[in-house]
Amino acid sequence: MARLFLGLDSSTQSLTAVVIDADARTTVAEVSLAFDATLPAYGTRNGVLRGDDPTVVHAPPLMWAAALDRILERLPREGVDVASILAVAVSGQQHGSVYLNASAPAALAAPDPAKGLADSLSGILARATAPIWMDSSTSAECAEITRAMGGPAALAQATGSAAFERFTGPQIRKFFKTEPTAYARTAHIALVSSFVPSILAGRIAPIDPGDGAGMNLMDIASKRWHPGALAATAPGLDAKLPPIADSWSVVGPVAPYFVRRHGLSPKALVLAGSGDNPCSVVGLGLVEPGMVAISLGTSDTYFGTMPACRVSAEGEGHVFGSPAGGYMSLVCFKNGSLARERVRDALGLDWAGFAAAIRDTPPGLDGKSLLLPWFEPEITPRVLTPGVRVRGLAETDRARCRAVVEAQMMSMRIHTGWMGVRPGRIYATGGASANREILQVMADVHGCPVFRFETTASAALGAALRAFHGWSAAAGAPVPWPDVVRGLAEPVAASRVDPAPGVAPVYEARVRAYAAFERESAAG
Ligand code: XUL
Repeated sequence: MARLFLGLDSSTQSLTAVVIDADARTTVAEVSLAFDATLPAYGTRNGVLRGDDPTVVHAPPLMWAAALDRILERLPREGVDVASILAVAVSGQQHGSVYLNASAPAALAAPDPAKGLADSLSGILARATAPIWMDSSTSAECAEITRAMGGPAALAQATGSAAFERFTGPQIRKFFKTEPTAYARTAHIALVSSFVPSILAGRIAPIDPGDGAGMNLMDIASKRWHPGALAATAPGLDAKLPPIADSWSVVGPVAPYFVRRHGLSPKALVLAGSGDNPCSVVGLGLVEPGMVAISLGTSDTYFGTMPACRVSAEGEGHVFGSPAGGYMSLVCFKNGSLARERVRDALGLDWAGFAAAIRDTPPGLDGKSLLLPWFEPEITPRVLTPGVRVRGLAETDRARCRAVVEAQMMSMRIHTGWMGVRPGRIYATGGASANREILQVMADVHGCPVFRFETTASAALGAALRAFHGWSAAAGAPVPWPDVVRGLAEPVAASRVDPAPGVAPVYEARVRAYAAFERESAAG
């Protein structure tokens, strides 16, 4: 009998299932259900509910429960033998919080297979909707928590991130302040990534250090709740939060509901859930320290793995627990494709022309030219007043194509230095990773090989791989992470780009010059 493992990614707009065969090393099925189209009764647009205040963005948790029934009904139709699924792990959009009343444990234990999940669980919510990561209505609470914790740097050192509006702690504080009675009625607070496993296992599931780090409530070094952060957020919070447990811990076997209604094996295990970015780290095969993925999208995102906990003194980026052990960082650079496109368009080029312009110019641009790509306000480094600053480059100079990509790569190198690990290999994903010249600059500036990585559902795949890893450990035959991901989360064959010989000293000097230019410009 095949050994199948199920990964579920409950994301903003959809629920995705990936089923892997651990022995054949193949993906058996990948199915995605868009919430709006599949469950229109919940009235979401792009998976969310909005009102008059544009900063408030919520979603209905019962829709996520209903989607679970729908996707499990789909799997047999996709040819999946659901009885062969040995374990399931969940990935969830980060930061979103679900507020449950005291009736939740009993209701979760025994949903009625005739009624379905959404109807069976309709009475468990202490708050009808869940604020999600797109909600930015908690600036006042961020300021209050930051003050109570001794400033942004102190909060970042304690919890892995400065306060952000979407983080769960500020969201909980706002709920406590604006709806004190409903807060008092809340017996359990779950994240999206612990709510879905709670349904699957029929009991309140723990929170893992991957998603727990997205709350401004977890002591990042010890991976336990931070008493000071809890006190700064809301009274009585300790009693409402589940324990923090390793990402590979077993919550329990699937609840009888899933055996009766969906034909799962009563022995199938449910693993602790994790956030979608932490799960993507596994789905991208970043399971050893020093492995990095750079996603080249509208914004560029740098995911790095670290053996030990380190937090930026300036509060740059986020540190989360990695579900593969150790820690990971997530650093966002807002001026990504956005900046590359602006330079390309100003020069009247297409992407082939942009690539040719990089090829035709020397690495480091002879040490003369620099460009700070702050077309829009920048997240990393923090630049509130946008403006492109240029040295030694005329408006019509095609060398601007190389200058903008070098700037982005040097900025990444500078602003991830706090991690204390230089990358040993980089996986490049996202639209612009198809451009070989951009990958060459990436390899040259970072001084390591770059591989192209094609992803479709990296969070759901990462969850499926976590299910295999956690089940193997629970069965007493742990599988090392590199073997867990082998053949399933690997870069495109023959896509390796090595640093060009002799460029390392060029970029050592350029990085120093760029950092100085950045400092002067940010100050001025
Ligand atoms: C990460 C974040 C988003 C969500 C998307 O901090 O807010 O990436 O996890 O689902």
